[in-house]
Amino acid sequence: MNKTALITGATAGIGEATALALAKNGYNIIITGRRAALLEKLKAKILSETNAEVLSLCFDVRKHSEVRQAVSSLETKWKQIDVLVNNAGLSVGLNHIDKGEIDDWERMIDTNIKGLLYVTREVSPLMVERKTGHIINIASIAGKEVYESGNVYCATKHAVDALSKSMRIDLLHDNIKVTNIAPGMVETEFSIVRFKGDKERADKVYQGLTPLFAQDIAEAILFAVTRPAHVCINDMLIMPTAQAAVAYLRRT
Ligand code: NDP
Ligand code: 8X3
Repeated sequence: MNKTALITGATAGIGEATALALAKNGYNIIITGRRAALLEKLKAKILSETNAEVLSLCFDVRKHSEVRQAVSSLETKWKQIDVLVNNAGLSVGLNHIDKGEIDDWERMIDTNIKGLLYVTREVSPLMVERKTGHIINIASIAGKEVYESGNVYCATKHAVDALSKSMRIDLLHDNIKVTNIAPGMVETEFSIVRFKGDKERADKVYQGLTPLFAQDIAEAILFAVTRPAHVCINDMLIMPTAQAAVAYLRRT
């Protein structure tokens, strides 16, 4: 019987690539995000390219009532979630702390920390009940290091890193694995969101170097979830070869 994976933020980037990778490798998939049309497009693609069953749930991870409603609406079969990929997240704005926009800060904190917590709070009891499960938290190199103007985004990803460690302890006796994935620069919609739609500025981030691609992270997630029952990959820091640390880049 296929296992089931729920992926947040599956309408783009790492989440979309992960949904496809897991669907191609024997998982039934619950895809989630706010953009309903993109969810339906991905659902059709997975159905046409794989044998997986797909369910799409459109909700905003920042709204606990929506998260609770979405998870509680699942049929019994879909509640047997084996893998939760807490991927939905974003960076908005890039300013020194004295010039930061409060709304940007709220969006990052509400999505990256509170949204991840809301989804985990609704899904983890289903895993605890079955004494099996695997939670993958998408953190970042920004959860290991800080950089100029990264302030609040880095703080949210440090929080994800801490939550991964903490969840692993809390869920130890329930046989639930927790994996923290910390990517460096991945070319997705991430920079377009960070620069609020300024595509030219976003493109410059990746100019003159080969960044990671969403598929690279999806493959790492696939590796983590396909280890034997007695093996847990706790933490993976994955960087482009051209990025030694956040601010040390080799551009041609
Ligand atoms: P994308 O912008 O390409 O994708 C982000 C996904 O998150 C989208 O599917 C978006 O869906 C979803 N999302 C954002 N806000 C919400 C919300 N409030 N409710 C539900 N879903 C939401 O970025 P990436 O794929 O790069 O980012 C995925 C994760 O990887 C993030 O946590 C990011 O911080 C992390 N990361 C990214 C790196 C990079 O360089 N790209 C490096 C390290 C970590 P929708 O808009 O439809 O809601
Ligand atoms: C995204 C990586 O370096 O832009 O999490 O913060 S970085």
